[in-house]
Amino acid sequence: MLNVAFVYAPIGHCSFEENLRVVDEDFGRLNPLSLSYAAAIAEKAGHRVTIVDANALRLTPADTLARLRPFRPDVLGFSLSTYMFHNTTRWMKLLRDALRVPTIAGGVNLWLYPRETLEHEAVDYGVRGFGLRGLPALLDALERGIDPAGLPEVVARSTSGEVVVGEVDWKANPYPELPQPARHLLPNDRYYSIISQRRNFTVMVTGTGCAFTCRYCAIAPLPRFRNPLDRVMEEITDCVRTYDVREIDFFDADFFGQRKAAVELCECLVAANLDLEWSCRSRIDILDASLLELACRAGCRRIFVGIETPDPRALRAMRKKVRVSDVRLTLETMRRIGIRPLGFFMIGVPGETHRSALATIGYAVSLPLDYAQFSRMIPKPGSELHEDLKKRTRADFWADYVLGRPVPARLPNFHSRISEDVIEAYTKLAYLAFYYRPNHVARALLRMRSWDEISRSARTALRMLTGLKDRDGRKP
Ligand code: B12
Repeated sequence: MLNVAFVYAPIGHCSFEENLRVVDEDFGRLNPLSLSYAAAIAEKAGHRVTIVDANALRLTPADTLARLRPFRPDVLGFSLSTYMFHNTTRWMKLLRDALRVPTIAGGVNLWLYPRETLEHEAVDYGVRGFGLRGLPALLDALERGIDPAGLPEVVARSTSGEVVVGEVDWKANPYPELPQPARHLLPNDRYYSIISQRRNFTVMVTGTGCAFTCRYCAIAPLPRFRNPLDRVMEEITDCVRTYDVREIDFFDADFFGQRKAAVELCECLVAANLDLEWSCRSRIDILDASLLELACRAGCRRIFVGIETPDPRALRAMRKKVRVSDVRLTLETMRRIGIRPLGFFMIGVPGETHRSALATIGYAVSLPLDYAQFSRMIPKPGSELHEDLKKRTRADFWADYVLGRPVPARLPNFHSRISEDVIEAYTKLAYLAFYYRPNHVARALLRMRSWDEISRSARTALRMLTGLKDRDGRKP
């Protein structure tokens, strides 16, 4: 048995990301779901496991070390996203050097860039895919002093120093074997999101991947599986009864995408009559009054929908199959039923001009939305847009980023007709126009339920209004 410590290093803002710095930084403190799945796999394999959520507990590396030392870890585990690669590997290096134990990295960045990740001095081993076979096999090999290079799902350096990437069966559905995420190892009372209203709050998923193939999306290429209904209900009731969870944010890319399964889940939630409210993300074109009424009875209070732009040509170019004509009516129906809509919008879409960017802002402000999130459209790692960029530039921006090579200050943008600086300025303008119009402020204040929520919003408002400096220190 090994002592395995998983560390969730603080997440912040990466300058190439789609969101503004203030949005990323004030987004909330959310539970490390991927890491708690990995922790559960290690526990199921018979190891002694802990998670230190340095992000939620606002720990420094020294505080984290103080918590790790009494546990006497034999190995440290971290989840790596591409954007947070350098933030997380900085922590990996500090902790590994202090504790002198090997590190294991997992998460989506390992799926995309296994070799590049292993080039980093702080990463000793990687686990690719869902890790159901890889993590137990790697821990077993470490315990027994066997060379793990070549094991399925394991990424390791061979004795000659070359990186060996283990086979992954991307078609294998992980859910029958995947244990419930290890929430018993998390500080569940610490979590909240910028718009959550109740505590305890948690993030959950009922499946992975998405049925659609929007060209800008990084989730579309990921394998698509759904957790069976009884397992999802078990996780939800466990959250409510064991961890006092009163609000869940389902992070599935398209919660209602498999309508039958989503309807069954809502029916089970109605029958279970739990003291629980939830939110989710969904395509707007599949939402109708009967589905929304059922969801509302089941506790759904907010749905986040991708509207992106009112420009049908740009929507077609992005393969976002949404009809602009349906949007307003669906949002009105949502509100009438008692579900607050959040719209996602993008600035810098294909063919974007000054005029169309302003039209997107005007459109967002005109819609019956309670919240809106505006992002810059960027070629995300793994997305089709990034594949296009690779062909055009004959370079892999994200691979270079992971490798720590010099990369341009901005991701190259071939799709829109305005510069990245201008796109960023419009993104900021969009937030100001949406959130600081008098009737929105009045409605938002009336809606707030706790001092916690009011102070969070006021802080973000202040940062938004005073922090107009560009993320790189330049004025837009
Ligand atoms: C829930 C979620 C979150 C949660 C929890 C994050 C966490 N690290 O635990 C929150 C909201 C906090 C979050 C934050 C962020 N997220 Co997120 N998130 C997701 C989401 C929707 C689901 C993840 C999930 O639980 N899936 C289900 C489980 C079963 O699969 P899994 O996550 O892949 O985990 C399995 C394996 O990967 C592996 N594994 C994972 N970690 C580890 C670690 C070790 C040591 C081992 C051995 C194995 C292992 O084992 C797990 C069990 O099988 C995914 C999209 C998706 N559908 O995958 C995006 C996604 C992973 N997130 C993404 C991003 C960008 C972010 C943020 C950078 C956003 C931000 N600006 O803050 C941060 C970064 C977090 C970090 N530490 O790096 C991107 C990553 C893209 C990329 N290439 O980097 C994704 C793909 C979504 C997207 N927009 O494209 N996220």
